[in-house]
Amino acid sequence: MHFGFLLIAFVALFSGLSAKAATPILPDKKEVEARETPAEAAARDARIAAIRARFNRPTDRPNVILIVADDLGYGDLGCYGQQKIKTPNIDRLASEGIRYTSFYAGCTVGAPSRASLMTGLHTGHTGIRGNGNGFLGTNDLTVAQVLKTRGYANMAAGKWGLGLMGTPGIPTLKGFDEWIGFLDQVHAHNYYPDYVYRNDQEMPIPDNQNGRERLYIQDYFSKASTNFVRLNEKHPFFMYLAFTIPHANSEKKTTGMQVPSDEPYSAEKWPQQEKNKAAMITLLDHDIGLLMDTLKQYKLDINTVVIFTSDNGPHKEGGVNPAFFKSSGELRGIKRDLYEGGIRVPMIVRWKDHVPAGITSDFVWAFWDLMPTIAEMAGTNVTAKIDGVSVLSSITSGVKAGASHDSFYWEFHEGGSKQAIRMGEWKAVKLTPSTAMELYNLQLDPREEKNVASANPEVVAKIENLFKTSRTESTEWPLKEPVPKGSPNVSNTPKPGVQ
Ligand SMILES: [Ca+2]
Repeated sequence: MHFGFLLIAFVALFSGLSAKAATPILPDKKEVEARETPAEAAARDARIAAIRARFNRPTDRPNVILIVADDLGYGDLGCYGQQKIKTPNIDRLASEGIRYTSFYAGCTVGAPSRASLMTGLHTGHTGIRGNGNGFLGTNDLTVAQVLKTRGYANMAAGKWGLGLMGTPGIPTLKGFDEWIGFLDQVHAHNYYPDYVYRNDQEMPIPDNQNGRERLYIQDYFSKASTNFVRLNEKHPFFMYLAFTIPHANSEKKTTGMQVPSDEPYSAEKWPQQEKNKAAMITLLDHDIGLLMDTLKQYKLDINTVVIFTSDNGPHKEGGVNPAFFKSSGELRGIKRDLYEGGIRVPMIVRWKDHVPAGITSDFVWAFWDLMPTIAEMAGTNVTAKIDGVSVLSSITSGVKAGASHDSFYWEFHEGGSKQAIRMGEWKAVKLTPSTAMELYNLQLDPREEKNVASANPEVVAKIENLFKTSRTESTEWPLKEPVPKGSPNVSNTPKPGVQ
């Protein structure tokens, strides 16, 4: 029997079991089987069959690595104009692939944005339209589940945010064979957690018990990513790296930008939290460099698509000011805004010998297009009704203009509801359901400074109609007017700073 198979089967079987009990001696295999329920035994058999199948599979399908930074702004990377924060590895990804300048996240905060990413729906149709305790339902199809039909080995690491234990929305029920990280978005604020989830079990982290801060969790996620490449050298894989940096530890208020070292910025005369933020972004970059080195080491860098993006615009939490590094670039707004700075994010696609290198494209597309695009990369399509479309041919041919849709829709619920639409060069924002829309021409006014609604009544009428038709009603996420300050009955309003 193949040694690699034995190794993986061993890890798959025993890592979760040993994690919780932290027993020094691994249980005997027969002993494990004797105390399994039929459901657990069936799950184990399925797991082993899946691992075994990997060794019989041809490598004709590309691996796909989807890296999603948390709260990284449009202007935080060197290749997007950042002057102070060093990101050489991500800049290299851009020079070896396509860099998109009009790519949009699913929403302006994490959970709805990630729901859009996973399910190919925009926030007019997703079940999760705001932060909170929402979860993916049994019928919500994810990109990982689609790739399972093509025999992919799927792994996710980092922040999930789409379902807690006990819900049908956890990663292992949504197509991921391997999962390590935070289910809960608030848990994910902690960079030195005393446990994370490893598949369906809590995995204690001894180095961080009793308030110790020895294992920076990003280092762990980074190690998991390179390990997964090594273990899946011989078969197609999908890796969703939902890294949690450079999000703030929001509970720590003004000292929330936690990082093991502020190198290489220690000597800069910047506020400490800005140094830490820069160091977090450079650490993210460093880890992507390690991942790319690993791909090259295993000769997988040609047959692996690497996609890099962020879940929403830059935050103003943890003691940082997003204006300090111009984290939104020249755009207006930050996280929690539906102006461009809240939702327009970096997007780089590198697929050596398959997509043209060094191209900058203004083609407009969005998170909900990723699911069908990745499905097509894997040689399949999504039969479920979704909002996204595959843009693979636009990527591989290096298209520099146009858009994947006639219009793009966002809604966001926190202390009231906001909506936005992009239609061609037009961008409309409604700050409350009852206020008149603001209308901007992004071609002439990329900073959204001059509201031209009154001069363009036909455009306003068309977009007003789109605001109504782009969404289905949601009992959980109805359009709401802002809640007056001091009101005791506040719903759909997570604590400021959550996610
Ligand atoms: Ca986020």
